[in-house]
Amino acid sequence: MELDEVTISRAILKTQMETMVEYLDLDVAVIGGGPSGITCAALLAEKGLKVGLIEKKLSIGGGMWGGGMMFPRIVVQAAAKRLLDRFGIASTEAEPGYYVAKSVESVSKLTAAACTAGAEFFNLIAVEDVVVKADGRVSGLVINWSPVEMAGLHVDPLTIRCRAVVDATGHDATICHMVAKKGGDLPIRGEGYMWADRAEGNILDHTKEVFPGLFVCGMAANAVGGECRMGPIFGGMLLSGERAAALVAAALRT
Ligand code: 48F
Repeated sequence: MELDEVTISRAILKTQMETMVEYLDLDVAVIGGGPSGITCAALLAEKGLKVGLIEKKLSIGGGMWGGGMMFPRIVVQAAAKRLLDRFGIASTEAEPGYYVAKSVESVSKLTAAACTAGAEFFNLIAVEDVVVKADGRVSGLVINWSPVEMAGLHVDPLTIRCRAVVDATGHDATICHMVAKKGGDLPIRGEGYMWADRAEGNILDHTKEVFPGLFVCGMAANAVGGECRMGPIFGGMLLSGERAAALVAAALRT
């Protein structure tokens, strides 16, 4: 069989366009493909929900790829070790209670689990606004290609509809800021200094529905809640993604 370039192009365009049309309406949109977002997407998809993860960068993984100061290792405390095991991520106990995993393996296995569970990934797309109508809920997202944003082009975006949104955008808590900027009742306290024990200990309290239809997890949860940062310990990110998935699933069941 002689390979035909146009057939290759048609295969890509047709399948991706069909997927994009199918995902104009979804159960949960997770914004941000860092560790908390991928964990959340994987666990929601495992529950049978239609989940789309939107990531503005080319690669999925957020801050997890970089490990600590570009040493591609992450640390996970004992309380979250079960999540490394759940996703088949190998780890060694470096010191009592401190488990070390490879950052590349961690991102890859979380992502593989999310794909296997049926979550759909949309990379190179940035969320630039939210939809809030008369019921006061976040019920959709305004999206555009990130290269459009990067090039400063004046190109109108498109819109998707969803039953719930998860802000997993990390330190910037981008989606929460969008809601607050437009007058939504969503107080943002801002991220505190580095204090790993406190930040990891409190992250689950900050992982919640912060505005009708909008949940926050990962570092974005701490940034909204006025909580500290923690550096390259990632147990809180995994646990927060898991908590957000449970909260969203419970909310969508009612
Ligand atoms: O920052 P990030 O990895 O978020 P996280 O899951 O994990 C935080 C840790 O990596 C680390 C830490 C804890 O150990 O302090 O920083 O909370 O990933 C956030 C992702 O969201 C994407 C961004 O490119 C990154 O990959 N993102 C941010 N804004 C948008 C977005 C947006 N408007 N649209 C789409 N993606």
